[in-house]
Amino acid sequence: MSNYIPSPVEWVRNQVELYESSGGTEGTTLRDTGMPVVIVTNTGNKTGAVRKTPLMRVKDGSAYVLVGSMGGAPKNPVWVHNLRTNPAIQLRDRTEVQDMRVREVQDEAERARLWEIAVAAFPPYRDYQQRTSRVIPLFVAEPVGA
Ligand code: F42
Repeated sequence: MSNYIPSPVEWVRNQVELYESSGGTEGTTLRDTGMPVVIVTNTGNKTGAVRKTPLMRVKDGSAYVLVGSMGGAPKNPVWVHNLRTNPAIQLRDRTEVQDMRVREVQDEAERARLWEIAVAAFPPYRDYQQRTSRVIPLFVAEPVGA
């Protein structure tokens, strides 16, 4: 079993703590926006440690879309590298926890469709993409065995 290493970012770490300690009944939105957040448990690609990453909840049927926006920062967030190396994750959506497998979206048409779903769920993603020259990575997370 690997150790859990909390995020070095205080507000992110606090959100994970509240979300998980409440069993998914508190701390489930982005600050006071009311916009829903999920918690992705992933494995560090160098440390092998357990990492927990809150992301906006973007749903496509039973799948979730994970958006590597990081506020339009110039570089991809580290969890993107973790998912590329270790695609097995756990996803918590409020009280529901599922084992899932992720794949990075490569196909242009699929990307265009999922990007619209992501922006509809969380409109600031559009501004984040305009702010950076990198193409914001998208992953699809699907229930294991589905
Ligand atoms: N970030 C998004 O990109 N998209 C979202 O939709 C989003 C929503 C969101 C909602 C609520 C909330 O609280 C946070 C939200 N965030 C969102 C922020 C998100 O949770 C992450 O904090 C952010 O994307 C940055 O991810 P990161 O993986 O780059 O985190 C950094 C700060 C971090 O944890 N760095 C660690 C460190 O110690 O510096 C490294 C963690 C790590 O995974 N290390 C790897 C390992 O092996 O353990 C190796 C590192 C390497 O070099 O590869």
